[in-house]
Amino acid sequence: MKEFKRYLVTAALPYANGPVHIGHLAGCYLPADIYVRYLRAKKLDVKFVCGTDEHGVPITIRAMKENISPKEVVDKYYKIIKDSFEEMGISFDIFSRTSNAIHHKTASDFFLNLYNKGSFEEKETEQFYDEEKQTFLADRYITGTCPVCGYSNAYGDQCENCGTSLSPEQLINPRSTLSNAVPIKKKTRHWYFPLQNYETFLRQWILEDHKEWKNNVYGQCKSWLDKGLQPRAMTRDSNWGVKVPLPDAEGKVLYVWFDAPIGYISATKELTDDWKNYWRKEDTKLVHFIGKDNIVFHCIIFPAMLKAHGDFVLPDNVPANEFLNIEGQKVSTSRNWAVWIDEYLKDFPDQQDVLRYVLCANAPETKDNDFTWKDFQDRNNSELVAIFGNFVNRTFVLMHKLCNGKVPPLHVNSLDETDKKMINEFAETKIKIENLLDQFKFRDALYEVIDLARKGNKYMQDKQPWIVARKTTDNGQPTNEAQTSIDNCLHICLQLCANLSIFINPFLPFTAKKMIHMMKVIDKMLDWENAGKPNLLRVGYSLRAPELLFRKIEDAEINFQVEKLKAGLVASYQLPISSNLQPVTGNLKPELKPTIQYDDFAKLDLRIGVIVSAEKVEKADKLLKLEIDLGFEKRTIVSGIALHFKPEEIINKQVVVVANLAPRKMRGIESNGMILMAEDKEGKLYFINPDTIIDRGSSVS
Ligand code: B3M
Ligand code: ZN
Repeated sequence: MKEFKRYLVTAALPYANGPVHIGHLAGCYLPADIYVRYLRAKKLDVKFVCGTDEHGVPITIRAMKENISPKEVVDKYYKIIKDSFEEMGISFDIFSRTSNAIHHKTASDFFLNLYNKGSFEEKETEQFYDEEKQTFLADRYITGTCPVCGYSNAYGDQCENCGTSLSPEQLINPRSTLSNAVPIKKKTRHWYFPLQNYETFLRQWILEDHKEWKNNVYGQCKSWLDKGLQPRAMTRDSNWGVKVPLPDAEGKVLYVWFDAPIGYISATKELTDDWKNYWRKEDTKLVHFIGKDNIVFHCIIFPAMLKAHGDFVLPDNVPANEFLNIEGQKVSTSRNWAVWIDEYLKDFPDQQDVLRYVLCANAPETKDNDFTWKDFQDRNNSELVAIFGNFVNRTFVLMHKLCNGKVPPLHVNSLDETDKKMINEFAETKIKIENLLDQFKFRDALYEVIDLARKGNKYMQDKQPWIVARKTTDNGQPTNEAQTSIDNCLHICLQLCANLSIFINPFLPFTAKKMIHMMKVIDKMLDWENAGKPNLLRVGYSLRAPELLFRKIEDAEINFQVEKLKAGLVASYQLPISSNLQPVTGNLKPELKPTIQYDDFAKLDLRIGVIVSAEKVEKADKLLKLEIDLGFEKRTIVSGIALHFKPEEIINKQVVVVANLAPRKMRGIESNGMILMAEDKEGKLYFINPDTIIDRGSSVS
């Protein structure tokens, strides 16, 4: 194993276009923070840098939506994001921003360095242009119908409905989001970075030299490399960003993914005059914490840029996490399906560690995972409160009751096997946790900490000092033998508490602080070198009264959060009050069907159901076989929506079902009912939903 002298840890620079949510935290900021706190506890030389990514289309789009300038957008969200991280205890050494002058200079110099080496290819291509607004259009600014699923609001780079990556050329009926004009093609010049020239280097460096990278990261890199790399434009036509530092490049800025990773370098520069040591010396371990959607940029493009430049170290590891879903659905900021950190902090003041705990215990380290409020409550109540908190609290209460509030002596000659085994666990746990943290397995490491507390509870239950204390002499004091057993038990439990505070510190720093206070010791006790030691608290030392480390979370709090989440979703379905409904253009009044009487309508029995499974029907392109749960029964319904939705996308959707439609055989499958859908003039289908989640089987009339 390579020996490193210093560590430089980065966490992805969040776009300053919105607040951060728990998906962000679980994806990279929390694991990065745990890792850094662990390294700091080991007294290693480490710098932890981050900041906001303030350029690129995400910012300009947000500016357009909020009707403010890009500068106002980034100023607003920089503050919100920074505060959220701070309050959650994410302990960056610096939280910078890519709009800082030092970054513009660093990114621009980096570009020039590559330019002067001849690393770019200048190319003229045709790009989409909005003639009305006189501006080139980034892919995100073009919308149209998705050629894959027919969704009418797909972006030029991706369809958010079916997830397909697109290029604007593929969109049917493309339109500019700035003016609704049909974009035209216009010539423009850009500087391309020939990634394909770095393929041999990347293959060796990743696929051969970094086999230890996480499977999800290694696998994604391999698949990119196997697909073959293409030149990538590193400049864009825009007024917002780092200006291209060349004469004759008016209206051109660096591509946001060119400048953003350089932000790590700029932030380090801003942090310390010593920055060169961290970026230029081979014995620096550079670790990038990111989410999985950033893998290609951090493992392929940025390393190729660094390689081309030549003066910088390459990342030693890029431990990317997968995504965290919420209550079974993908986080969607546009649909407001998210748990925002700033709101969590308002609703659960002083409960940072609970969220840190749940997000780490359930981290999407190897696959996408699900956050549910119920699980949040369960983990708090049955793990933090009932195991960890309970052990520490019992230890302190009994020590005050049976040992005068002082650390009792250890009677070495009277230790039995159970005592010795418990003491040995300290050092064994330390080794286990170290191994796991060194491999970025934070979830498993945290499990070991809780497991140690669990063992503490079991040990105390075996020893029962409160029962032993009843063996008294005539004067009412415990017998010598009894006191020896009590002393040993509580001495060991207290030393275990001290160890627990060291182990829990990287994960739950607020809790570790409270424990330090209760034990009346200085912060230095939390140094990792103390972990595993059985004699951290001095015999005879008097300790404070216990304070509760965690509190129970009630059903009402959880119900409130679930309701809030759903309400946010509903709000996102509604048009803002202020929006004027313009007549739909090109829509003549349709020919309505002949009038019916109420009785005709009343014959229909419409019910709310939930799609619980969906699969394609063999040899029928248009059909999906759905299983719909109506609450009182499950139905098989064959529906002609297969060209519009992928089976896996519609699971758990609420639908309106015609529940009394006569059964009908389709492709040999008996269909028992029908689901209602809306269809727009382009033929795109939409679900008809109640505006919140309601009981299955509810009637519609
Ligand atoms: N801002 C993307 C994101 O938030 C981007 C990360 C930049 S890291 C250099 O997903
Ligand atoms: Zn699509």
